[in-house]
Amino acid sequence: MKFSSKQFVASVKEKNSYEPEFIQAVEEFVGSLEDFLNKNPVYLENKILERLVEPERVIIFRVPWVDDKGETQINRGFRVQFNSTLGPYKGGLRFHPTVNLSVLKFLGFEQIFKNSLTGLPLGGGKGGSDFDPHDKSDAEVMRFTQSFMTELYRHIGADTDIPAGDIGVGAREIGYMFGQYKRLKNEFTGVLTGKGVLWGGSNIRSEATGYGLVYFVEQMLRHSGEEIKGKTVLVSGSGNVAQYAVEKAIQLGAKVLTMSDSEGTIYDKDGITEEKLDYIKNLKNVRRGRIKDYAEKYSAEYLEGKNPWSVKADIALPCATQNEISKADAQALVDNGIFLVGEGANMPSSLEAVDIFRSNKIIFAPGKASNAGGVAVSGLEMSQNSMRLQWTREEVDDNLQKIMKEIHAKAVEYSKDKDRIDYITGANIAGFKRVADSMIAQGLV
Ligand code: NDP
Ligand code: 2IT
Repeated sequence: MKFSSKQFVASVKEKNSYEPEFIQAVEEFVGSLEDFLNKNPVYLENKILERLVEPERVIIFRVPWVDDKGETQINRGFRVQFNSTLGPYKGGLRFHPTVNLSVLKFLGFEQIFKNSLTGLPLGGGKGGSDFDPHDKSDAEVMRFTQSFMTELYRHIGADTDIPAGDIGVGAREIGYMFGQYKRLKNEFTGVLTGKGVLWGGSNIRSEATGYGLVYFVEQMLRHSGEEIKGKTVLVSGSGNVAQYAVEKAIQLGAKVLTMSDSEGTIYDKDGITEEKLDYIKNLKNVRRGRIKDYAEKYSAEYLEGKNPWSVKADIALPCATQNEISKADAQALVDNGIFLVGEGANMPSSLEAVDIFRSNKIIFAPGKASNAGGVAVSGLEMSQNSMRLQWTREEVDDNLQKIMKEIHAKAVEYSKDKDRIDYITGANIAGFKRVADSMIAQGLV
């Protein structure tokens, strides 16, 4: 039996023809596994891939709520419970108008292997809604999240499925959802992560994805005899992941030139300082305004309707959303001298962009390795909740650094080329192997 990734992707396409993002994630994954699977036929004999691409369960539900004008609104809610081999389903909730089953299946599929890489007992899942929190009042967000949880609560639990944040779901949304879950179940458990540090949340969870990304990039740089100090960095996005990636990069001596939102990019030639970043945190997390205001306040350049990828720099950290780096963007980055790309977002690089990075020998970290710090600290939040304890910032940060270092080491171990590390293949094989061996051990379920 010889495995052909092309044939396998064709069969996934046939079955899921309306799910382009999911097909893309599967294609990227199985393409890098071909040699490994042909050398290890036990995974083919056990039909591991065929089983992995079918979620264990998908829940889709109606979310009715009333807006501030008294008008009824209907959104669609989802939870994809993808794989529970390594632990309870674990993964974020995304609230964004582009949310659909394809997007959540791609995210859930990636989450399985990301969670595996953390070494923690976490299965993979993802959920969310096509609700757009951008133009909503706090009261509307509360009514929507309460309605969302009124259905979701029966499908999740601290030992079953533990959602967290993602795009459009931050501290405010997690707070309202936790409150409603507690009210419905009359139980205070660690059913969500990303909770406030005053009421069961872990220290460093907010920071974890962005910090973890920069810790991973540090490892890659060290491996190539470089350091982050003095490097110029492009960051996209200005949400949770972007803010803390910028914070850590600045702390380690890098110069961050850009941040963005869905309307445009700010290009600050002098570099974003900690003080300027505080302004962005307040602008985005409290006032919920647009990044354009930064350009006006600090006389920075504003690239309206553009992403950061045309700016010259050493390192690119995409931290906004999927497919935000097109083929042309990747070429522009290469032409401008970028030598390292670390994905903070999930699947921000299109397949064509990845090809361009590969053929130009760009050091490239796929999101499922480099953005795993967020879910890793979620796993640590679950441990703390089970113990009814809270660790200090230093303890959690130490653990996060160790986990990112271990993920880097695993990717290096499974990379075919030891001189120029293929982090995609390395991370995919390492993530896959733990799940696949455990699936075989647990029998055909
Ligand atoms: P936030 O909602 O906090 O921020 C998202 C940022 O990306 C905002 O600046 C937003 O701009 C921008 N953005 C969103 N959609 C688009 C779009 N279609 N085009 C351009 N810009 C866009 O989300 P997070 O920071 O939590 O998530 C960012 C990425 O990181 C996502 O891919 C997520 O899956 C991934 N991730 C998140 C983790 C976490 O712990 N939160 C963990 C691992 C990965 P605007 O405000 O204008 O919409
Ligand atoms: O994509 C991700 O890893 C997340 N959004 C975080 C998931 C989590 O459960 O913390």
